[in-house]
Amino acid sequence: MADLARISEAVIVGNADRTQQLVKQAIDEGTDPEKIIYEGLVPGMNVVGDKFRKNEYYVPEVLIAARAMQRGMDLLQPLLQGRKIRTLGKVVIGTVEGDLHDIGKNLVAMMLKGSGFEVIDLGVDIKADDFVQKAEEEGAHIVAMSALLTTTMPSMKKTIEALKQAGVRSNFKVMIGGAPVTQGYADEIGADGFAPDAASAVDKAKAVSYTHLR
Ligand code: B1M
Repeated sequence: MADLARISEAVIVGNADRTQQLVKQAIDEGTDPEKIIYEGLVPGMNVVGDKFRKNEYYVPEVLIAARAMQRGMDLLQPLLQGRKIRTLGKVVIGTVEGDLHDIGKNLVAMMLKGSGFEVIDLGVDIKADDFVQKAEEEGAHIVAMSALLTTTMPSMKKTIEALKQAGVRSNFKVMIGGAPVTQGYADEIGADGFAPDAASAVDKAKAVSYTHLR
């Protein structure tokens, strides 16, 4: 009988080899892949998020844990193909137009994935219309934007305007973040959520997301 708590522990300490080995063992023993994710990998990542919030872990530890989690997911993903798995919602995320910073955005994307969201990462320098098109195409629940430059923050507003222009603003929750971004700015441009770091981005995404699959 697979010990899923050991998988959580391997993720928490960022041991990718061990995570992979334990996940493989669990699969070989016939444990349901979803169970491995939601009772092994995800709880581990939740602890990592918690430690990050309490300043017990910093960015490198989180990245290492996320890599361990991904190694486990790599084995599970082929087994989940074609299967409608339980997710907390679908997030389309990107760094806004004119902005090439992606370290924080990647961290947020990894933490969201690790917490059970389906994440479509569009990359950097994403135009407003591309956010709209992808969000629609993917049937996303959340449009998540990152900006690191004060000069690119207005691109967030532009995306919200583009969602309105396309008549689909109410179909999505919009979340924003990045070093220069504030709750005040989120309120000003009509975003649904702001988070100052990757761990609180997960909390915020959970708060704004629908909990069912569309
Ligand atoms: Co640039 N850069 N950079 N840079 N860079 C900053 C941001 C800057 C503050 C440096 C400075 O002057 N002190 C400054 C911005 C000033 C401003 O506008 N306020 C700056 C500048 C000016 C520039 C250039 C214009 C420099 C130039 O060419 N003259 C240029 C712009 C290029 C462009 O984007 N068009 C530029 C380029 C670069 C590099 C390419 C060299 C590189 C980016 C590499 C990469 O990302 N792949 C770079 C870097 C590394 C930085 C610093 C040093 C670090 C940013 C970072 O990765 N932080 C940065 C100075 C600094 O912050 N010390 C700086 C770590 C990361 C984990 O934190 O991204 O804040 P952060 O993400 C956090 C939270 O903000 C939050 O969660 C994350 C994790 O906790 N978060 C979200 C982020 N997105 C979120 C989304 C959410 C929720 C939370 O919901 C959707």
